[in-house]
Amino acid sequence: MSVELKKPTLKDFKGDTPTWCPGCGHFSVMAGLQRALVNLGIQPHEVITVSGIGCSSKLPEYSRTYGFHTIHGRALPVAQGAKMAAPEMHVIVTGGDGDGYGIGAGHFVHAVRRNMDITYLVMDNSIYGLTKGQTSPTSPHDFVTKTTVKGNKEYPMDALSIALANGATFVAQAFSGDVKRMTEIIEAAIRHKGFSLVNVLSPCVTYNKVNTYDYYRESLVAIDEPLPTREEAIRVVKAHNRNVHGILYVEERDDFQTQLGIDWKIRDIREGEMDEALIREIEKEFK
Ligand SMILES: Cc1ncc(C[n+]2csc(CCOP(=O)(O)OP(=O)(O)O)c2C)c(N)n1
Ligand code: SF4
Ligand SMILES: [Mg+2]
Repeated sequence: MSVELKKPTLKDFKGDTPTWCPGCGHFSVMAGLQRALVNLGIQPHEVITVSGIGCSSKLPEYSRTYGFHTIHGRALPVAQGAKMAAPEMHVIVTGGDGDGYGIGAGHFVHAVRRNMDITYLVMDNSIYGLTKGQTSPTSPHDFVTKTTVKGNKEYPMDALSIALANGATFVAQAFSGDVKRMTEIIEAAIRHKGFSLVNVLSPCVTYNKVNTYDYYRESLVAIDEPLPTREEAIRVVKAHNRNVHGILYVEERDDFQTQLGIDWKIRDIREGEMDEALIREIEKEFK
């Protein structure tokens, strides 16, 4: 007997009360993610949110889904393991610029080129928020913090171009100050079959007085349609010094698990009749 579930609502996704500072961009990112899930008709029990460590990485606690608040920089490996074990789940990874592009940078590049069907939301505030305001991989040049008292002498990392150059099949940038567009972008990222990166510019109102809501409102250029090639997408990102928002590039390509032939078999078993022979065949793949 199949049970018809009622349509999900925002209330269904409400988790613990956030401890983020009032005005933090991460509130809107979480609201956008939950709205996107509701719009797509996805139920809380069909979602796993996985994070590393940081203010942004607290999102799984504040959303009522399956969740895993892992360790710093290791959200992507855990998320990919979860997706391998439960391919029918929607796996959403949330974390910060420090978590994903600093300590987790190696995992980031490999997750991009592996192209598993997961969505990665990087809540990029160009600072380490949780540890009280140190320079991060996306901090601007000459940015002054307690770790760069004479100004940051490194140049910011371009994660969008790294993803594009390494074969990413969905690359977007959103702004948490434009919730409507951000929600559309997150929805498209979840619908995409393959690894989807959404770098969300999400201001830290407490420790970053440079990359503010006003700064982004004045400097961001809207990209209304995905660009035709990844080379063109990189060119546009560079031309605007990364200050773009929209879906930059999308490519339809078989994801990792489809290539292995794993996910359709497991989905078939869960949705249809149990097939002893098929179960034995799958078991052999894991021996
Ligand atoms: C192995 C390890 N190194 C360092 C830390 C300290 N630490 C915790 S969160 C964090 C950075 C958080 O910055 P980000 O990922 O950008 O998230 P935000 O707080 O800005 O949202 C650091 C350095 C840690 N927890 N574990
Ligand atoms: S310190 Fe910054 S990133 Fe962390 S909750 Fe406060 S405003 Fe948000
Ligand atoms: Mg950060």
